[in-house]
This record gives sequence, C-alpha cells and structure tokens, in this order.
Amino acid sequence: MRGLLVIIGSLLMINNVCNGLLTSRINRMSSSSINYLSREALWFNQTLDHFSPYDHRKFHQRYYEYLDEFRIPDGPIFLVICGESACGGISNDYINVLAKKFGAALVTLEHRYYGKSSPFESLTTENLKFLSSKQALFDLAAFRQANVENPWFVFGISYAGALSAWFRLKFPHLTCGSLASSGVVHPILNFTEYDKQMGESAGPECKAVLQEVTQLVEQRLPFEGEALKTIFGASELKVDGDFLYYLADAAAVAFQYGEPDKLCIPMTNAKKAGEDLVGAYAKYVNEYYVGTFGVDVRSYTQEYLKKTTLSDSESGDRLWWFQVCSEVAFFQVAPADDSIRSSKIDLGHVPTTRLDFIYVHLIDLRLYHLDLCKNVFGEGVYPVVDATNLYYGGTDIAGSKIVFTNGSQDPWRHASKQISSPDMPSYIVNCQNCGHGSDLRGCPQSHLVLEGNSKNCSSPDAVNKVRQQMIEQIDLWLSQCHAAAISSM
Ligand SMILES: *[C@@H]1O[C@H](CO)[C@@H](O)[C@H](O)[C@H]1NC(C)=O
Ligand SMILES: *[C@@H]1O[C@H](CO)[C@@H](O)[C@H](O)[C@H]1NC(C)=O
Ligand SMILES: *[C@@H]1O[C@H](CO)[C@@H](O)[C@H](O)[C@H]1NC(C)=O
Ligand SMILES: CC(=O)N[C@H]1CO[C@H](CO)[C@@H](O)[C@@H]1O
Repeated sequence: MRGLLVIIGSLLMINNVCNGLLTSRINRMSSSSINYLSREALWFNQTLDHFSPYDHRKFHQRYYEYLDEFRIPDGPIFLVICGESACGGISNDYINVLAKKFGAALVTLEHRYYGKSSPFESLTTENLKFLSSKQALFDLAAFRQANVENPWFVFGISYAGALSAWFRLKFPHLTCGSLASSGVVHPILNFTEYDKQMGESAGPECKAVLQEVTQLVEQRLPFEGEALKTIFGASELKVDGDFLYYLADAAAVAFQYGEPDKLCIPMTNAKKAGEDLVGAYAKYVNEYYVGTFGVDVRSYTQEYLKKTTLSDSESGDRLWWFQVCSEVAFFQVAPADDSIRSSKIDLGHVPTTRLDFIYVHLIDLRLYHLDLCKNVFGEGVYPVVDATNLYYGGTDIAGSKIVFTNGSQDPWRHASKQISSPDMPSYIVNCQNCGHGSDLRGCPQSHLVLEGNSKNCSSPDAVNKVRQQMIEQIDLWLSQCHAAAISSM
C-alpha cells in the first residue's frame, strides 16, 4: 500500500501560483493569494505509456494529501483532480467543507506534464505524444489502485471536471461517483456558443458597447496597428489574430469568473459619457486582465507557445494548447452574427478528413486557430474532436452517478452537460456573478474565496441550494458504495 501517509496539513499563503482551471489559455486562475490545505509534495511512480505493452518507462508524478478531517479508518477518499496547470497543492475551497462533512481525506494528483510532473525535460511535439486525457485518466486509475480500499469519490472543475466525469465513465469500479463542476465533456471544434453566452451574460447594453469596441479596433488595426497595440500594452503581439484573441479573452474572463461589473460598469459609463471607448477598454484590460487577473501578454505570442524548455512552459500554456490542438479544440470562434469578438478570430483551414489533410478555405483567408496549431506544433497536429467524442460520448456520455454543475453566466457551460439524465443530475447555479466552478469556488471565481463561501454571490441561496443537492447525491452514492462493500464481504 502506498500513499495516504500522514502529512500534517498546514495553511500557507502563497503568492502568484496557478492552481488548475485553465480551460484555454484564458482560464488561467492566477490568484494573488491561494490558500492551501496542503502544499507538501509527495511522489508517485507513474507509467509513461499506459497503452503500450513494450514501453515500461516511468516518471515521477506529484501529489498531495490532506488528512486533517479524515475519519479513521473508513472515511471516504476524495480525489480532487488537478487540471491543466501546475498543481501547487490542495486549495481551500468548498471541498474543505465537504471533507469536514463526510470525514474525508483529500488527495490531489498533478496532471501529467504540468508543473513538476513532466516526463521530459524538453517539450517537443514528439515528446508530447503521451499528453492526453486518456493517459491522464489511466494515471488517476493507477494512483487510485495503488492506494487504500476506502470508498473513493472524484471531483474536478473545468477540464478536470470533464476528467472527473470521464473517470467515473471509464473506471466505474474505482469510484463511488463523480462531481463534474463546469465539466467540459463536450469537445467542440467550432465553439461559437462561447461568444454568444458572453453576449447573454453581458446583457444588451454592455454587449452593444463591447461590439462597438471590436468594430473600432478592426477599423483602426490596418492603419494604426502599432499605436493601437501599444495602448493595450500588447506591442509584442505582431500577429493581428493573437492581438484580437487577447482582447476577446480579456472580456470573457469577466463573465467566466464572476466579475461582470468590473467590465460592464466602466464600459457602459464611458459610452454614456461619450468617452473614447477603445481607451476605456484598454484601461480595463491593463488594470483588470493584466493587473488583477495576472495574465502575461507574452503568452499570446506564438513564439512563446513554441518554446520547448520546461522553464518557459511552467505556465502550462504550450501544454494546454497541445491538448487543444490534438484532442479537444474548444476554439472560441466568432458566431456568424451578433458576435462580440472579431470575426477575424475564425477556425482557419479545416481539413476535409483527418487522413488526407487537404486544407480547404473556410469562411475566408483570415486564419486563426488551426494555423496556430500548425505553426506551433507542426504539420499534422490537428484536433480529432470527433474521435474524442466517439471515445467519451460528449453530452451523450453513458455514465452513472455523476453530478454536473454549471454557472449560469459561464460561457463554458455550453460545452458541458446541462440536461439531467438518469443517475446524472445536472444543476445550474443561477446568479449574476455565478461563473466557472462557482459551486466549489463561491463568487467571484477569479480569486480564491476561502472555503468557497457563497456570501458574495448575487444569490447565495442559488449556490447553497445546488450545494445541498450535491451533498445529497454524494451521501447517497457513498452509502450505496458502502452497502455494496458490506454485502460482498
Ligand atoms: C518505479 O518503477 C520502476 C518499474 O516498476 C522501478 O524499476 C523503479 O525502481 C521505480 N522507482 C521508484 C523510485 O520507486
Ligand atoms: C462555424 O460556425 C459559424 C457560425 O455558426 C459558421 O458560419 C461556420 O460555417 C462554422 N464552421 C464550421 C467549420 O462548422
Ligand atoms: C465579500 O466582499 C467583500 C467586499 O469586497 C470582502 O471584504 C469580503 O471579504 C468578501 N467575502 C468573502 C466571503 O469573500
Ligand atoms: C438543470 C438546469 O437548469 N438545466 C438548464 C441549463 O441550461 C440549459 C440551457 O440554458 C437549459 O436548457 C437547462 O434546462
């Protein structure tokens, strides 16, 4: 038996540590202060390629434990899945409340390749071939298998939320159930719904102002591109598509992470006062997206994404883009009409089939996402979204005992499962600042709210109601697991 060594969890305040929840490069949770339950790294000897009968190489995978609330000896084990960024520890969000309630031990395994769990020093495209959700799920299964036989339950937010649902789907004998918080189980090539939801979350007045900003930027870009980029502190973004994507992301995070007022109030005020809207937007981007949210403009340059040395990739941007470009896509493209983002942010060339790679021209020649994939990872790296959905089922996932939760304002909810089906309830957390992972993180979601307190959600009741439903499901499934264990003795 490995793992679950007694580690005394200590509360530490750490600055500027990413903690999961990247679902594109826009989903960075760079928090100015993350409060961890445990930051003491432990190591697991993991198999590099779970699908090869010949390759027996291993790598060291980092994990954490928190046992302060554990009811010895038979309490449940909550496996909190870490997603697409370095995993600095077990953060003190609503999971801690659940641990207390259920007497659970918390364990977290860092996702392969991210943070300190990279099998390779050099992240060349060739070396990234073992980076996939399928290998990551097998990592979790091997880790689970090497540990104690108590009842297990898996949790995750965002991409890790999808892994949580997929883990229960693929390894139902290894977990009593799953919570998929904002779990993006439906990879989509042409993810136009994302931008549409931004418009809905913004409301008509704010949406119109944001659309006007996009128009002004598009008009000025060909003539005074450099000056324009300078206002946004983004002169490094030589490719116009990168710049436009940066501007689109900057607005999206306000809705995704539950701080719509930080964007919409200054923008609608600027409009009413007849001020320069581009200037007002630049102020928001510089102060909020860079200042508060902590984004690094550099991470939007394709040159940066091409860097293969570990230190350059610590943020995980290259790694997540590889997963995007090979498996899940989620390209946030402009819808045909009424979009907020520039219509220049498009799909690029779409091969007619995966095998022949005959590139056809789509929409127009202003290419973006697929060109980025080709440019950064080389010819032939293309997201096999259909195959991914064939493997997991997308929103038709034939799982059981999975709770899906989504925030009403979160553009990502359209890549999740929003309709309940037998044994897989789906809840929507409905409030003005309920976004990505608000059930576990409270409001807003961009910075850690201790124990995911719902006090600052515009409707704490909405959050608490969903949490109560979650607890009832976890309780039911754990007790069913327990009953099954007793009857098989
Ligand atoms: C990891 O596993 C491999 C193969 O089973 C073994 O040879 C190696 O000694 C193990 N390493 C550690 C640190 O346990
Ligand atoms: C993507 O969606 C847009 C808007 O609905 C549409 O115009 C475009 O043809 C779609 N592209 C693909 C490849 O489906
Ligand atoms: C709620 O917001 C207020 C004002 O910004 C802040 O002082 C307080 O700490 C927040 N409460 C929680 C639980 O985050
Ligand atoms: C459980 C729930 O409220 N689901 C809703 C989530 O959002 C979608 C799309 O808006 C609705 O169709 C579902 O009924």
